[in-house]
Amino acid sequence: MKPVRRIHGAVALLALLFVALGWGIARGSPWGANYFPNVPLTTHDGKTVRFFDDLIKDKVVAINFIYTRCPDTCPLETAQLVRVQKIMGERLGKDVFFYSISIDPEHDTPQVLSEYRDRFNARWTFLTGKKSDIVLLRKKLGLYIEEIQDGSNNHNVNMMIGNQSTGRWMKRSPFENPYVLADQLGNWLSGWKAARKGGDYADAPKLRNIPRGEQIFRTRCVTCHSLTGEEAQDALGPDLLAVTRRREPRWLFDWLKAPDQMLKKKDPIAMALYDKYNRLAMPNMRLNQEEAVALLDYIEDETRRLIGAPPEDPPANAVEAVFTVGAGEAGVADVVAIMNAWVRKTHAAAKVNAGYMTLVNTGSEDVTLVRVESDLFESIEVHEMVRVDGLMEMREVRNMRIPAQGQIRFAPGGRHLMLMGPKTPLSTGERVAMTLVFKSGKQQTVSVNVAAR
Ligand code: HEC
Ligand SMILES: [Cu+2]
Repeated sequence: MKPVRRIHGAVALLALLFVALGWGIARGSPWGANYFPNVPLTTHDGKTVRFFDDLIKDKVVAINFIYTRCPDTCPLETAQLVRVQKIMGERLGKDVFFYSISIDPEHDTPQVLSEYRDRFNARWTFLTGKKSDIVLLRKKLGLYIEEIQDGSNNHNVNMMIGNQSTGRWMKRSPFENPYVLADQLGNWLSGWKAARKGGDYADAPKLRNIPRGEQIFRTRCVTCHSLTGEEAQDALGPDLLAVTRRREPRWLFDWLKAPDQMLKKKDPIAMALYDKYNRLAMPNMRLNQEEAVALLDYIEDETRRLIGAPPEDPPANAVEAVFTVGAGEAGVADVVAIMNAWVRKTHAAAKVNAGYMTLVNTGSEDVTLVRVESDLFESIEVHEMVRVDGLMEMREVRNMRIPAQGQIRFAPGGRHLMLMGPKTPLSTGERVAMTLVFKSGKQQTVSVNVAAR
């Protein structure tokens, strides 16, 4: 009987809450002028602004919280917002405003933010401020995650989009389709303001600025290639939808820059394509790196738009290495296994990356991991997430103990190998050699997969 009563109580409480919320929204009060703190923040170019008065009052905005030392989700999020920026074109900064606020203000000075912004070609405003003010903002915006579950990917990344004057606010995942986000920001939130203005389409703000990659594609590739997933019978070259998934990035770059060289070198894929397409060789169009990047970016965008995001790599129970560490005495055979190791494929501009794995100790003695090394990074640190003032922060761990008969799991949002200063960009399918050094002196090298998760 008791549990049932408790559920009834909960339902009643929820109902009350909904009524209260509904009433609040109808009155516009919870998100009104008094709701948001008018705290001062500093922009990436050093200007002081007030959160309510200068950033959100009477505006349509997207706000997210980032930190530049964030190894995993933030660079992906920033790159995704750059896609939305591309679609929004001139409306960004005019009708719609993006703000990325740092949750690591001690490190993220205006200069650091400005550099980060440049690296990603972001055109919106990055902000820093007093830590306590930022915590307050996060709470008010509902982005403050009380409980972070180990291994979950919700590492305080979330975005809020809203229209301060209509009082409509929504939580959004920055990972959703950029076209959907741009559309929501541009139309739904502004309440069709533009469309109502006399119905003159010429006056409607231009939503879409044709991205550079699309421009090049339209002028230089469409004569021979479609990008629809359906290849015409008389097409001169292959349909390019999802070509970014069929081929390795490195192969695509080489191909775009000098297809004739690839044929000359008798690259097997190039030879097969050449035979298949009536021995018509794709011309060398002397594309430079920037053009090649723009083109592949556009092709991937189109692919996402038409067939969606790439499928997640299956969560394999792959064992990468099994070895003894020799930590113990008296010949007790300790056996350690490394499982499911992977490094995240990152945006080319990212200065930090993250690696994950599970270390299983089947022995009867604890084993201690002292450090991890790799030639492909300037340095590697073992990090764990700790709660400081209610916020999750990362902290270096010098000696990571793997308990006897136990395991230590590194996973997005939690413990991670912080890979600093990547020396070359890594693409999916490549492998990274990493050496784990244990307290006993044992060194074990593993080859870790790069995955786009
Ligand atoms: C004159 C026709 C022509 C033009 C213009 C052309 N291509 Fe090609 N492309 C081909 C042909 C033909 C192939 C098949 C390989 C071969 O025969 O050389 C090909 C192959 C490719 C491939 C490999 C496809 C696969 O399935 O792996 C890519 C990628 C590609 N082209 C991209 C481009 C891009 C991007 C442009 C514009 C900058 C472009 N091509 C312009 C004819 C063309
Ligand atoms: Cu870290």
